[in-house]
Amino acid sequence: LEKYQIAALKRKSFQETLTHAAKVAQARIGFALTGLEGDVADAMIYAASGGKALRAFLVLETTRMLGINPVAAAGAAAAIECIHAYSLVHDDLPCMDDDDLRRGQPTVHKKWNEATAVLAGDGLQALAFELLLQAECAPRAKLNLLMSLTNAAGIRGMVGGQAADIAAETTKVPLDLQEVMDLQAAKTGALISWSALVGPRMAEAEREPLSIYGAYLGLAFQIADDVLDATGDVNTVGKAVGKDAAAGKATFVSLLGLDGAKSRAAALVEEACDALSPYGEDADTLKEAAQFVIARTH
Ligand code: GRG
Repeated sequence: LEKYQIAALKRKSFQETLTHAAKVAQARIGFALTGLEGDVADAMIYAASGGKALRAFLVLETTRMLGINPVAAAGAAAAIECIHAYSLVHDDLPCMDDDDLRRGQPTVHKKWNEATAVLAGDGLQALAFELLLQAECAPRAKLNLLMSLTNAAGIRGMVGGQAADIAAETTKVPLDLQEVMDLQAAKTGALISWSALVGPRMAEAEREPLSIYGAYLGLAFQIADDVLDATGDVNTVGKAVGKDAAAGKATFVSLLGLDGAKSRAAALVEEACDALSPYGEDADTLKEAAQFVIARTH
């Protein structure tokens, strides 16, 4: 079966792989929570549904490129979507961003309550590590994946970036471009970079090309998010448009201007795609993903 799965691995279009990634991650999370009842379990499933699954896509595509068994990859794809979903549930809480809508639906604390949202986020974070522990891959590769995920999600990564963001908002000291880049590399970039490195980490292969790709893609993603915040439609973005700018936060748009931000994102995408040259045409789906990140409407 494993041989069949590896032999069957063939490059698909970006949209096909993205849809597949969402289904794979959601199915794996649903399976892990089978038999659990109550608001927190329901809220965990709810929070892990309805996203684009870009991070799961990166896991599935980079593991496909490196010949990893898709069953092992599915565990890692579900794990990163759990961490991402937890971060969004907690970010939406009144003590942080205080948002009523996420993915066009009521946020978890609005649909249930704040205690349920805190616990669902906590539960998703623990579930991520459970799913990764259960993924079938070499013990050394697994330890590496676990250790790097603690770094990407924790105080050296996403949590640190979120803390720096809140501190900047509290002190009202405007950040410069380098500070915003460093903050965003931690806050949103770390999970995106981790996702792009699952392939080489599981295969214990050269990391450099996908490390560069992930870092540039993460930054382009955040710039595109700032552009959407400045120009988007509340119904597609699912949160109040202009909220960051209204809060007086330094964003890529406030620092570079709208056109400057768009051209910086396009340049980063070009560099991200250039870094994939060692993989030749096999990296075309990753290149499509990079174009999508700056062209997306939500
Ligand atoms: C609460 C510890 C903690 C961290 C929160 C990532 C984060 C840190 C907050 C999210 C705030 C935010 C909306 C940032 C913009 C970039 C971002 C992560 C957007 C949402 O990601 P998508 O577009 O979402 O991949 P979907 O819904 O498609 O999964």
